[in-house]
Amino acid sequence: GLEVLCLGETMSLIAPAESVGLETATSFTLTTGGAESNVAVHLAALGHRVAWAGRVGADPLGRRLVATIGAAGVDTSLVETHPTAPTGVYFKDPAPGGTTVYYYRAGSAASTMDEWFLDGAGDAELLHISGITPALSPGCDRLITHLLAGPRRSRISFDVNYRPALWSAGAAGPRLRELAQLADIVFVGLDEAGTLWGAKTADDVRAVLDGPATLVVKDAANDATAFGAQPAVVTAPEVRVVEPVGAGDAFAAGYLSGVLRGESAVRCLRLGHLLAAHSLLSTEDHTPLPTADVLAGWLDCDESTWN
Ligand code: KDG
Repeated sequence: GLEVLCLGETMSLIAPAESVGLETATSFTLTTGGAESNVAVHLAALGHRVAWAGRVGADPLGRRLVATIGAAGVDTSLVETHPTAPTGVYFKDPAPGGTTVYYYRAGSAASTMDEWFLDGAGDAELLHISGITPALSPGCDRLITHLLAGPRRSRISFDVNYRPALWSAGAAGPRLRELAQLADIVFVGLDEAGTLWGAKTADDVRAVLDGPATLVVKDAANDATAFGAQPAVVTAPEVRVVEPVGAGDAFAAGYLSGVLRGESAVRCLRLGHLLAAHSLLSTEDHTPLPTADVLAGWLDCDESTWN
């Protein structure tokens, strides 16, 4: 059976080939981006049995991204094709002050998903979803509610993933809190928890999200804290960041891989940091991982020796 099923919208990602802004760049790469399918690709690279489910358009971009994700070892048999709505697209605009993301996804094929989307899908040990999906359309919002509040078939992992380009903090704050409270494992950045709920520390976040059995609060380059049966804090390795988009997905995949293997909370956090660090060094959302040996070596070191 499947270990993990990841559900969410995947788009075609267009980014300047060099770190030059969109306005003047002359060459571009066309790859695949979607928070949940990024998690799936990382989990597949770590050797897990994982599927990604979503809806794409009946267009070359949709076929291309399904083929790309499938070639990465992810089961795509649950992906549906919409006859008329297009595959969503997004652009990354790199700038010295940080990358801006531009979405062309309103009315996309994925936005037509509704609460019955996964009915009939087999069970997985874990279902991974994110706070991006409820912002896509009323149907997508019903789908996430149905999965979290309806009869439970898997443990559910929820990455808060607040995307300001999709909805205001005023709209997202209460909704994302309500949804996250229903999940079993929740990932959230301290920065986004500040924007959404005014949290200043990891403990503040735990006070807001006391429902999930496991809560992981990531404080950017500083550390990550796990609340739950085994509370733990692990310092982040120092990396020279090339491009930050996608690091959160890599972190979630690393952590979940540890959970699936029954690792301690400390080792789950380390795996999260190691995968995130790897992703921070690339302009793409995901790149080939270090080999299992290298990864195992890093994992066995104390994080004080990472830098
Ligand atoms: O985490 C990276 C994602 O934000 C990116 O791949 C695009 O899924 C995406 C989104 O909706 O922002």
